[in-house]
Amino acid sequence: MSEADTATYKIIIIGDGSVGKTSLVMRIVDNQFSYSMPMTIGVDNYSRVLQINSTTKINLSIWDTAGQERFSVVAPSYFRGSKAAIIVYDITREESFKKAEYWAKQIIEYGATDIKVMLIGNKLDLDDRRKVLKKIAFDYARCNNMMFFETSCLNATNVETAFVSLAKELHHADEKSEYTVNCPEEMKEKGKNITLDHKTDKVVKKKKRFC
Ligand SMILES: Nc1nc2c(ncn2[C@@H]2O[C@H](COP(=O)(O)OP(=O)(O)OP(=O)(O)O)[C@@H](O)[C@H]2O)c(=O)[nH]1
Ligand SMILES: [Mg+2]
Repeated sequence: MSEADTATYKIIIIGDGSVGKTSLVMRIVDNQFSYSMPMTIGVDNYSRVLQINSTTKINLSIWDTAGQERFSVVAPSYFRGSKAAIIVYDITREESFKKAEYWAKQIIEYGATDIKVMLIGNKLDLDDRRKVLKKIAFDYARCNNMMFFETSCLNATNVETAFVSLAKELHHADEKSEYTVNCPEEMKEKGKNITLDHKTDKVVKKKKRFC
């Protein structure tokens, strides 16, 4: 396959400030990590070609956005043409996970109807300081039809796996294959009524019949 045949997909990376969005991009694009990453202002664009199987390469055009609230007013325009969105939170900061709901609403409002969404809990190397339970995040992602990974940019855990999985998902969607995110129908039904309890960090069902 020639370079000209390589499909390009735009993906947008969103999430609270300092969760590690730029670090994820640095790891996947340059295989580097820095403790002193400058804060993103506005948006930066990168790309990485990934080999997803023996015959297929995918070019990801990765848009790394600023997490600081003062930049969020311009963010909606970045969704234009995005085939996927990655919502990042920091597993040691509960607030950053609660903000995932805000970002999910942004995707619904500004993203395409068929946009793929991945939730990433970053800084897995700081597991001893964990504040967000993996199961809570996993259930939230599954019930909202999001792919889910926990990563560490520091030691590179799961970063390549997450991006390759997303690239495969985009490729399969393009091919109109049967491949879907594995979410049982009854969980999808519950997902419509699920929210994050911002006080207890527990999954709360709004309607009792789903408890
Ligand atoms: N221990 C640890 N630190 C990380 C990890 N990922 C990022 N960091 C650190 O977290 C800080 C913020 O990382 P950034 O990548 O700049 O975060 P960001 O989400 O891009 O932040 P904004 O651009 O302000 O929205 C930096 O000091 C990084 O070195 C990780 O996996 N483990
Ligand atoms: Mg950044």
